[in-house]
Amino acid sequence: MIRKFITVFCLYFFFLPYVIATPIVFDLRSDLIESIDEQATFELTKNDITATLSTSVGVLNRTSSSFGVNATGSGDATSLIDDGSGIAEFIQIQFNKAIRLLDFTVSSFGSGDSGLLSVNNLAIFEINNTGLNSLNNLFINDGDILSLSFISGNGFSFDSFTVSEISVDEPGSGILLISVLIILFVRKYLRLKYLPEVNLNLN
Ligand SMILES: [Ca+2]
Ligand SMILES: [Ca+2]
Repeated sequence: MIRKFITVFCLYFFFLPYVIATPIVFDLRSDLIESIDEQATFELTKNDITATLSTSVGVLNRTSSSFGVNATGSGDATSLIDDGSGIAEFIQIQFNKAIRLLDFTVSSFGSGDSGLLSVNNLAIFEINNTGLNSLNNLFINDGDILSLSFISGNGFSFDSFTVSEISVDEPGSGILLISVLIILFVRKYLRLKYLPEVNLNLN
């Protein structure tokens, strides 16, 4: 009984921070964005996570149905990430701490429309359809530049993204190995300590 308790306690101690990570949704089409958009950069803070959104090719623009870039010049779809004005638009996000990007939602995709999600100019994947794009807990470090950019077509809307906080350092393989060894050692120690005594009858 004690051995099981120790084992469960150790597993709980090491993995609890990752179990309780709460998804945090940043809704870029929220009414609240309307009071802070129409500028090249602004910050959003939720649960101590601050996301700084920016673009250098116009101003960020939220409407009731979309979120994108309003670029200078004619021909621009003012609330989409497009290249109607002759400039390939993009939106960048930086975080104040390491996070995991769980998913993001885009819309207004049509035939031939495509965009790109990248981190520090490293392409993660191409986006071709409206809807939710789930990520495999993509790790974004403090200062990394997450970017959503136009590739082709008539443009698209960046609707929302979901992150989770990383409350402790990621357990590297070494730490994980040490954890397992500690658990095995404790179990072995307790097994030996509580072995039933054997009375030998030599008569
Ligand atoms: Ca607006
Ligand atoms: Ca635009």
